[in-house]
Amino acid sequence: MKEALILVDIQKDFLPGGALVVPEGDAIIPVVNELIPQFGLVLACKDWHPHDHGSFASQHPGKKPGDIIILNGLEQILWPDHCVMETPGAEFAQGLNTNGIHKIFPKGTDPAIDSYSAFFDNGHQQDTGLGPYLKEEGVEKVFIVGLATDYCVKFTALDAQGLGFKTTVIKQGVRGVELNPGDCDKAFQDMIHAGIDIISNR
Ligand code: VGL
Ligand code: ZN
Repeated sequence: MKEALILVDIQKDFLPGGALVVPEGDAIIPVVNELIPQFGLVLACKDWHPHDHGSFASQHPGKKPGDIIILNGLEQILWPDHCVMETPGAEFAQGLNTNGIHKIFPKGTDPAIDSYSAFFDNGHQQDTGLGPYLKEEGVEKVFIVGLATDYCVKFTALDAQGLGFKTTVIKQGVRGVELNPGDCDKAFQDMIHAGIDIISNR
């Protein structure tokens, strides 16, 4: 069965010192670097927002990060400005072996809608091209690592499984934001419920 490894949002802004810190986010880097050479196909998505993205609290007077609004009909958690395209915070994390990455899929580029999944925006309207690419390559099984467990990793895994790829999340290669205690546990439960395999490491 042809396999691919998908790296989700392993970017500077999600690591300690960044704009939207995922606690211990940097701990996944050595794990991911060990995994990359084990796969014949390695793909990455990047959170890649315009400076005025609608998920940024800064775009909504009187609102602060963590507040929830309705953005074009969809519930949206507001975040600090992060991963603005072409800025240092949107670059891959320092130390990540980017040589092994075959293709990068940007997401979250439309200011009017967020995109947690590497496959589709949150309204499931626009396709990033990752799904068609995997199908064209004959991939049947995907392994997912990256940030953050309770947002982009979870929605990427759910869409992958929904598209028919046998999907596995590698626990040692993910970390979560955990805005509320228990969010990561709940994310793992949601993924297991959808039929996604969770393994410690490979
Ligand atoms: C993410 C919040 C906002 C993520 C991206 O990569 O999980 N979370 N943008
Ligand atoms: Zn984002």
